[in-house]
Amino acid sequence: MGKVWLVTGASRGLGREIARAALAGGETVVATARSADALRDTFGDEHDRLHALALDITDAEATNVVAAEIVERFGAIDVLVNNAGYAELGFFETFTDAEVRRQFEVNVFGTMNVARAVAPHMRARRSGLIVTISSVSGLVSNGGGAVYSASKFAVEGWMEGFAQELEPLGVRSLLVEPGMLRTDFMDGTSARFGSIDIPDYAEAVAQYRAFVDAANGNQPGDPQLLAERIVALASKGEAPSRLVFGDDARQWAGAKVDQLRQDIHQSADRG
Ligand code: NJP
Repeated sequence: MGKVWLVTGASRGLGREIARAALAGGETVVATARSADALRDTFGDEHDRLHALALDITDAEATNVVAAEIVERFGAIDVLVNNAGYAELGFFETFTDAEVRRQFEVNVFGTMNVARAVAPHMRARRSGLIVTISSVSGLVSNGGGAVYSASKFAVEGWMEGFAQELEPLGVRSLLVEPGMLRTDFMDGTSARFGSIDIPDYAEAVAQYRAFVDAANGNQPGDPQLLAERIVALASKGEAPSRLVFGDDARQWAGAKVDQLRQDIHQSADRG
């Protein structure tokens, strides 16, 4: 039967590729997303190694039910891929409070819901791997990405600490920071934009939206390649705790580290 994987946000994009790669590797996959129809379109009929379940990760109760159902049916969850997420794009002041909260509701609190539902089962067996799809935007922030980055910085801070709490109990963690991947991420079917017009930002916002439109569908990162890397790393006893994926991500993260090092060094002279 292989290992049992739970993948969130598996109807499309990176989650779909991870589910496919795990299935190709002989694993049993529970693929989840908000729409059961979308999962059926993506994976076809269920079979003995594929189980598709509708799950909105912002629904904590539903998340607990899904985790319990998987353990009842398959005996365990060996690998959780906490992947579901989306981006609120645009300049900070163009977002309402509700829009910012929606970003955190999915990317932060939804992701926490899934980990909270699954971790007890992994702890009980002193075994398991939690793969968290963060972002290079969880390490570096730029104008236009402040709200999305805030959510992914939160994921980084939470998971970096939580991983250390789980490690002595036999549960491993892999934080993944991709650069720009060719998925629906920048598409109108996933990405959302701030709804408030502010003349001071109008020109910069228009330029930013033009950048997003041009990048949509032309991102350098191949989600299938990343999915295969993740599945390969998960099968190793000693997977690394971090994977920064893509030349773009490594360049941005490296520049951030250099800048931080310089700031820290110069801070010594500043008191
Ligand atoms: O995006 P997309 P990605 N509850 O839009 C699901 C991160 N990332 O694959 O429910 C449950 O193709 C949605 O399913 P549906 C990114 O932040 C990306 O690129 O049917 N599921 C769909 O399956 C995210 O964490 C890039 O709409 C929910 C999936 O999420 C992860 O990669 C760069 C949901 C999104 O598929 C996957 O995103 C980077 C909910 N409430 C990090 N809301 C990039 N692509 O450039 C959404 O650094 N979904």
